[in-house]
Amino acid sequence: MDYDPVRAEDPELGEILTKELNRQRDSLQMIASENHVSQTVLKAQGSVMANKYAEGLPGTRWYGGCEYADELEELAIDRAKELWGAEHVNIQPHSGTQANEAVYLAALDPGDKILALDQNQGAHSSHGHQAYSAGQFYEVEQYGIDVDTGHVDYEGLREHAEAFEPDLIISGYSMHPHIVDWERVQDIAEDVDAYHLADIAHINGLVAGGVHPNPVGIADFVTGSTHKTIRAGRGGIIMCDEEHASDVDSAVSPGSQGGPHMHCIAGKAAGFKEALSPEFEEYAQQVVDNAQAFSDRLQEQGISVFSGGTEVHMVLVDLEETHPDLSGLDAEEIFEDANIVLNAQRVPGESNPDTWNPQGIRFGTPALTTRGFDEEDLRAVADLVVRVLDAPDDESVRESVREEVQVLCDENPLYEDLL
Ligand code: DSN
Repeated sequence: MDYDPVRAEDPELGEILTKELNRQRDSLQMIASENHVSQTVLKAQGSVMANKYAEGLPGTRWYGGCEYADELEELAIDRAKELWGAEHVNIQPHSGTQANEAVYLAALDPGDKILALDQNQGAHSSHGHQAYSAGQFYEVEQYGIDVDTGHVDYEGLREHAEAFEPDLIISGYSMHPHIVDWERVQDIAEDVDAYHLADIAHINGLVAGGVHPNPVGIADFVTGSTHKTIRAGRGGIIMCDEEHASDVDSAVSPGSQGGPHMHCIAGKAAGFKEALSPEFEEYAQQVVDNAQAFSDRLQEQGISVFSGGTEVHMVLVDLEETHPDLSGLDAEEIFEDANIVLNAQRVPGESNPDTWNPQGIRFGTPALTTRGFDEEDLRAVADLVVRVLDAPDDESVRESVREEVQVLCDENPLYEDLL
């Protein structure tokens, strides 16, 4: 597959696609929520399934001509069930946020109470941020992280839940470098008669690969996106027991979405097949090994890593003490100029009041691991990161880092036969 037809028919668009392909090839993608899907997944997402309307569910559609859409959706669902062991799967959410919104619609009434992690300590915005519908339709309170250990403050969560009496407790996070104790959250939810939603958008590939415990069968609802560590087609997923199946299905569509994106479901099916292979377990383990090698090397050189390390795919660097004059957003920009792409991120417990310009930067290893980077490569990347942090104003340092990034990229090529 290549972009030639696009370049021939629409040079303006073709050029943009080519530039993005080359950007991904020639820089280090370290945004923890990103990955590089296979060409099979790319091809499936770009397939004729993009043309098909298939509102409804397999066998009960609102449109004719859905024979193959039905086959496709059933294939994706069966593969998801095998990967995570779910009784029921809805594979139609357009994103992880849409998946969460659908669970709220299925499980709650307007005005009900949600207890979610503090938005400044690692929760996803769809867990009740005021700018999202959940923040406006439900009463949301927030529990916290134990900033000394970096783990969820489970005792604090219990006390808060007993006082607040929520209808739903959300676990699973966008910034959390530790294993989540699903049973402990479930026990608390049961004791206060609340539902438990585990959002595994970031870690579902680690769960499928056996390097993080699985909340399916423990939490009432499990949601996620499908293009992060699991490396499948773009979108979301909901998993639950049969007792919630019809509420979830109708909350997704027609409750909150129109026609499913069948081409994305094709990409999900393709990626799930890849994730069922034994190689995927090796990939998941390598993602974590790489994150730990990166984190260790940074700390050996005096860089402060939140909670002293990671058990998953992400590493949060705390700039507050070592680089008080460098904001997270400035660091994000400087690193991008060095061809290392990451994002600014609030550090749990940071004192800086400007929530939009935090003093942390979040790194992730899923994409680099996909292109073949190992621990030695990640230690080399850590050395480059330290060089940039040691001289944030020095353009010549960034130029030399760019050259070394290019060497690493050339040694671990990406999408070699895409034009
Ligand atoms: N949660 C966002 C992130 O962590 O980058 C993506 O949805």
